[in-house]
Amino acid sequence: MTQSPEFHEQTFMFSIATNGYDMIFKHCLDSHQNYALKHGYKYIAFTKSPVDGISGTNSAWLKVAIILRALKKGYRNVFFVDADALIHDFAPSIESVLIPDKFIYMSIESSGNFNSGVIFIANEQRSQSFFESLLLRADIPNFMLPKSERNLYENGHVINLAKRSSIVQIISPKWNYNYNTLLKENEKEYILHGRGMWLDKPRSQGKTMTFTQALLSRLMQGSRYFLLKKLLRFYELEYQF
Ligand SMILES: [Mn+2]
Repeated sequence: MTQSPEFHEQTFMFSIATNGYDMIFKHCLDSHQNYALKHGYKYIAFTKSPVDGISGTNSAWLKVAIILRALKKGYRNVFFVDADALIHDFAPSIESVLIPDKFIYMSIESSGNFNSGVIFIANEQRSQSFFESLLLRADIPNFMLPKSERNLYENGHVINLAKRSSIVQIISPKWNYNYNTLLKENEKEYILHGRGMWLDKPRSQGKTMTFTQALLSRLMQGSRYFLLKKLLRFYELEYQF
């Protein structure tokens, strides 16, 4: 009972469903809420938008800012689940994946690349540093990553950093099953992520742009890093976490 008030025993679980995604994926968000209730996690679906709006790309990057903020606030664990991910009732507690000396947990797709739609983080100085480095890359275009690691929104940077990190643990694709992952026969996924819904979503940005064009385009939109700081203030005022 002498626990520091700055430290939250509870796991913080969240999703981001701006721009009407909360209506489209209501069944998914409901499944998150039920899962959180069952396992005693604090859950927030960030569904509001600031008056200036928020783009899909910035919503994706916002999760990095919120993860880092929640770690700094002292939640023991943070669990991010994409708005289009459905959690089945029989999914065990996410803490069941925890192993010593690993602090970030993600599944990989059949390409061998991490999918950042489901991320579990144990709070530790090293996991905080990982997300600090990730957030600092918000203004670095995808284009600067090796071709095999480029991906939508922030996912390419997650892949690039995670592949080279010793604190990241690959977990079963049961935790993030989508059309790009494979399960063994008789295996049933815990989380069904966007299957079939986004078959024709763009896989990477800047494919048709030259390096210079991509860089200029990014610079002309202003610093995403500072925009994210501003967005984070908005979401911290609107939601208590
Ligand atoms: Mn998704």
